[in-house]
This record gives sequence, C-alpha cells and structure tokens, in this order.
Amino acid sequence: MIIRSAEFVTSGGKPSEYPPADLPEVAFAGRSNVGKSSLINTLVNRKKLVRTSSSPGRTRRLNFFSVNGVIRFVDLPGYGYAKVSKTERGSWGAMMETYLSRRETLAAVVLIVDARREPDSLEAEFLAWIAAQGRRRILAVTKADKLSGNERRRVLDKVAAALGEGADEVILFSSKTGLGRDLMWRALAQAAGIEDEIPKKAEDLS
Ligand SMILES: Nc1nc2c(ncn2[C@@H]2O[C@H](COP(=O)(O)OP(=O)(O)O)[C@@H](O)[C@H]2O)c(=O)[nH]1
Ligand SMILES: [Mg+2]
Repeated sequence: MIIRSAEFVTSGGKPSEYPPADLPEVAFAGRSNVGKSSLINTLVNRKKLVRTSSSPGRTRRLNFFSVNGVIRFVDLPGYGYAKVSKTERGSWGAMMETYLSRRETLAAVVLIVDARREPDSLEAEFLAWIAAQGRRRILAVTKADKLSGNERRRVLDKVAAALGEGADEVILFSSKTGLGRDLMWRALAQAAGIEDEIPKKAEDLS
C-alpha cells in the first residue's frame, strides 16, 4: 500500500462526536502495551501518527485517522485493565461497545495480541462478541521479531488453536521488521472494499 496521506481527524467518545459516516473504517483493539500504536504507525509508514506508550496520549477516547482519504483507522482505548464481569457483555466499556455495535461504516475489527503471551479468555470473549455483532475479525499477532522462525510457527499454531476459530484471519506481524504489513493491508482493503488502492503485483497483471 502506498501511503499518500495519513492524518489525525478527531477524537471522540459518543456517536455525536464521531466523524461523518462517509468512509469505511477499521478499528484496532488490544491490551495496553501490546503494540497497537506501533502497528498502526507501521501500516501508515509514519513514526508518530499514533503516540506510542513512551508518551501518554489520548488513551481514553476513540481516535480517528484518515488514510489516503479512502479509509479511516480507529484507535480504540486499551481494554486490558478493565475488570471482567460476567453480567456485562464485555469489559471493554460502553464507549467501545457502542462504537463497535452501532457504527454502520465499520468494515473490520483488528484485535492485536502479543506473540509472546498466551491468549486469554478476555481476548476470546472479545472476538466472540465482535462476531456476534456481525463484524469481520482480523487477529494480528505482533512482536513476531522477538521469536525465532521455529517459535513463530509454534506460536501461530498455538494462537490459532486458542483464538483462530474466533477470527476470520490470523496475521503474524512485526512493527520492527514490517512482517505482515502487506498481508494486513490486503485484508483491510478487501474488508473495506478499497482493493483498487493496492498496487497489483506483476504476476497479477498478466
Ligand atoms: N520488538 C518489538 N517491539 C514492539 C513491537 N511493537 C511494539 N513494540 C514495543 O512495545 C511497546 C509498546 O508499544 P505501543 O505501540 O506503544 O503499544 P500500545 O500500548 O499497544 O499502543 C513499545 O516499547 C514498542 O516499541 C514489535 O513489533 N516488535
Ligand atoms: Mg498505544
């Protein structure tokens, strides 16, 4: 994906604060420190579009970013610290729940997990809830550069076993090396119906 523009649009909590529903959106979720900001920055080839954990940012709201004027990325607040309650539909909070269940232009939800950590019930629960909303689910297993080649295969199998059935796609990712960036863009462009934005490979043109 060639990035012509990537810019912060707005930050909001309730629906009246969202930008107009005029572009397909992809939302990114994950525990704090999982590598969510780095993953978004890697996708848009910017070092600091989204603030990484070294600088505290707009963490308690939904942050909207426009990419190439054709798709919006939505950085969701980290959900990891919220207390799990069986009576609630999710521990990710009313603000996220409202966005994820009601936003008509939401094309896919990317859940980011750390390749070195065991997936847990909160993550499984989140994916199941997203599926119940009829949303496309992409699981990004990031920080893959911290694993050896053999470990990657093992981790991918393990994550797929724990969470794979809850996701439409599982993508191994590294913000450090760019591993998985092209695959992720293909998945996002397909979900958002903007495949024309992705340059065709030479072998696709024949
Ligand atoms: N080695 C490695 N470190 C990463 C990767 N992604 C993020 N990190 C580091 O993990 C920490 C948290 O990253 P950040 O993107 O701020 O996580 P967030 O809290 O989920 O937004 C930072 O120190 C990053 O440099 C990755 O793919 N590989
Ligand atoms: Mg962050």
